[in-house]
Amino acid sequence: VLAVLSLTLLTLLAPSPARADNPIVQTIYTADPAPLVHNGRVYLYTGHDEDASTYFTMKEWRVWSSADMVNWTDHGSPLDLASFSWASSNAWAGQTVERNGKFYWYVPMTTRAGRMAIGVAVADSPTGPFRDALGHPLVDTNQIDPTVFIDDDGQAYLYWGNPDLWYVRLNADMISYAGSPAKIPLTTAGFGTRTGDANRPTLFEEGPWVYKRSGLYYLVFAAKCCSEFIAYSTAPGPLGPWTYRGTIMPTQGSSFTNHPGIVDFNGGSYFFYHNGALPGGGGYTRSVAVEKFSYRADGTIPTITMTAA
Ligand code: FUB
Repeated sequence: VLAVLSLTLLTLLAPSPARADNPIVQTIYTADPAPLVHNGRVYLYTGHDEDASTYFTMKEWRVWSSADMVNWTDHGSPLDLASFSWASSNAWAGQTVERNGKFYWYVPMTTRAGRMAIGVAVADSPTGPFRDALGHPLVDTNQIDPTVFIDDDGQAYLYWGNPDLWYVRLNADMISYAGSPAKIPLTTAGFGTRTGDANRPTLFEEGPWVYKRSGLYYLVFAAKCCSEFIAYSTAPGPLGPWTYRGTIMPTQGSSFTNHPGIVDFNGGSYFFYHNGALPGGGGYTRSVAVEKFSYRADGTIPTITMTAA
């Protein structure tokens, strides 16, 4: 009995391992996680699912932050559709990056003309307030889901798209670009093989997330709507050539979409995604979540399982 008591006491007194309580946000429905590491904190930019009964009711973006990946601070909504005079609806998946002390948040929206376009908002702090940097879309190809990446040489790239995969080289001001938006070739070698849809031969669907680690470029994406899974490709450069590397997260929980974001923080690697794990959760009532993982020695990413779905 004494031995059992001591073991129980030891277990109770031992510090619990740093792990997130999933879903990260349990007070509202959140979607499309985009983490940013800055000054010892992880800032998490999300969308907000506001109505289970209709197709994507999303009017604002929200910010959360944490110093330990366990306790999260709610920073409210420092950016919404009303921040963009040219927007009408659909505050969908974006990403924020820091450059020279300013924070640039790239977000897709439906314009008043009914097209999907990408705007850029700017702030002096990762929690805002953010304001429309341009007063008009940054790019307008009628496609969604921007991801932004600054290479070691200072060149910044914006990627986005569904059904295509677009990119443009951003200028150093981060709110204008050089040249014209161009498409990354969607080859089956680069992005896997989709069967059953002659118009979409590869697995790439949407939600690209581009980053570089140990000299290797990663393009993680949501694959094959509409029971999306998360897959990835790698390349020796920011524009390819891409090689398909397989699945990271095979499911989407009770949502029909999933959406990736990956960062390294405090010596660990973290994979953010969304599902429908909260009560009442589903395709239009999603929740962001996170899993810690380790890259294999060759830089490949293991299969990651949702802790709650
Ligand atoms: O949240 C709206 C859309 O659903 C996003 O833009 C896509 O990535 C998918 O998650």
